[in-house]
Amino acid sequence: MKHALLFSAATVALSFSAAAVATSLRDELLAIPVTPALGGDTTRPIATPEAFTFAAENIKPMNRPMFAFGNQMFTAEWTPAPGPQPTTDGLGPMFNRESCVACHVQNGRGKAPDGPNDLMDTMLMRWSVPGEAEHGAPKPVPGYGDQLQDRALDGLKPEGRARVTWSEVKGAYADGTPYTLRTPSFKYTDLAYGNLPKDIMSSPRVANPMVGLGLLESVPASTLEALADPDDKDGDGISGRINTVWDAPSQSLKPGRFGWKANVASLSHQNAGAARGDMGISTPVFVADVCEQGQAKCFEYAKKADQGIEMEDSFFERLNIYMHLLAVPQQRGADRPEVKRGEVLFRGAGCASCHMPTLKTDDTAPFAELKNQTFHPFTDLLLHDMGEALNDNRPDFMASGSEWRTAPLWGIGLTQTVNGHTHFLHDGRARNIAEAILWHGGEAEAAKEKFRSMPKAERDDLLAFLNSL
Ligand code: HEC
Ligand code: HEC
Ligand SMILES: [Ca+2]
Ligand SMILES: [Ca+2]
Ligand SMILES: [Ca+2]
Repeated sequence: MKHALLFSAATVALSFSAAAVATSLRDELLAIPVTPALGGDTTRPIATPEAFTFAAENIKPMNRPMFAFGNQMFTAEWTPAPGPQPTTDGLGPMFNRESCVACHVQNGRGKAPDGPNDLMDTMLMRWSVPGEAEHGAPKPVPGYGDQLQDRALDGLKPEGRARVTWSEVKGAYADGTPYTLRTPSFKYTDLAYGNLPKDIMSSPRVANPMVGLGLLESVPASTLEALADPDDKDGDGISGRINTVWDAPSQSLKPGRFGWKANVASLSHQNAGAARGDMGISTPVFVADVCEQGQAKCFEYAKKADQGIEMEDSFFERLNIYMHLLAVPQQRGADRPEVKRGEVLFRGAGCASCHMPTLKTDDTAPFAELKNQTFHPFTDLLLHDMGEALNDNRPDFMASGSEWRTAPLWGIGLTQTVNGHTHFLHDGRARNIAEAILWHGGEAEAAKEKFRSMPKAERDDLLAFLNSL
């Protein structure tokens, strides 16, 4: 109720200023020209395989050593406790990988396995059953929790394995050029803690790239409220919604910004959640290892290794600083004619309705480096219904199965350089940017159709633009 009141107050304030300048925040942001400084003053002109790993151009000298230390936290390979390095021991008992960077390779994105015999090395499977847990969170699967841990300490059985098989779907551009898309299906094997319930819901997700996250966290909530149009009042067929999620560090409900379904509100929550869920590392936010009911040996291992919080306060703080202050790589080739034409086509096809080219922070940002920035992430951080083909049938807080956060597009053209592949979308099904667009449906169906109907020369221009980001 309190929330609703605040919201309408913000709306009134907005329509007031809107009347004065005869424009909405959306129109105002869309009118700002995109410059190569995609990350505002944090931007760096780098296009090497390390492009996602540099400190923000404008980093304050006092944050440099903190950033460097945070980088060590992100790249450290954690070992079982007690280990040779007491600062980085405490892995598991259950886990997915031994380090953050194992999934976020070179701070970039993950990739789905090629086939059923390949491990999920840079992605994970979220699980739940119908219903809601506390604060509207997904309801954990009895015996397995809300995530499949496919690795565990020696002598302890991992929860199981997810095995992917791909099937092909044929389609064609309007000009007759055929294409093939591939769609994953997952089977679970080696389940060590009992049968899975019949009504299990799963959401396969690859690791996201790590650039510009501090800026995204610093976008005022009022901006998201102004961009959201849950009932499509303006009638353009696009109805972005805010996901409202539980934020453990602040013990409050907040607009979600991170994860493929905007299922996390703050970097601090995300980093602590990753440490605990993906690596079995406790932090000041989530102070204990997770073992599910029925995983007796897991509890035994956790107790044996318990030395209190595994990533201690000051180290966790440095990891957070690192995650906030990574540089965004500069756009390349902005003056090339095909890139310029591509940006016009991007806007003309309606891509910018969701992939908002420009956002701003104000002076409430938590770091000086992130204050009052104008930057170009190509996301509105909102949830959009992407249609049946991308439906994972697993709600996540307020996101339905078919709703996903508009994926930021900055850095997308460096994926090949940084990660050696060009696989996209939440489950890595798209093998290149064109396939990612062709999977768009639901609210994005009209934009997808515009792309599918473009002559090849225009499709190439659009792709040249995206590859310049
Ligand atoms: C097992 C692979 C894996 C490991 C290990 C891992 N992550 Fe992730 N990370 C992911 C996946 C998958 C997502 C998307 C999650 C979602 O959509 O719910 C993600 C998302 C994130 C995000 C949000 C990015 C965005 O654009 O919204 C951040 C920040 C992050 N991880 C930080 C970390 C940190 C810090 C660590 C180490 C403490 C870590 N991750 C370890 C797989 C991993
Ligand atoms: C209705 C909102 C909407 C519109 C319109 C839209 N997109 Fe998207 N886009 C999304 C969402 C949401 C995702 C993430 C979907 C997923 O991972 O399943 C996404 C993902 C992508 C990706 C993959 C990004 C990644 O990190 O994996 C690309 C590339 C992309 N969009 C390009 C475009 C282009 C080009 C257009 C215009 C032709 C467009 N989109 C129109 C919402 C939209
Ligand atoms: Ca542990
Ligand atoms: Ca689990
Ligand atoms: Ca609308």
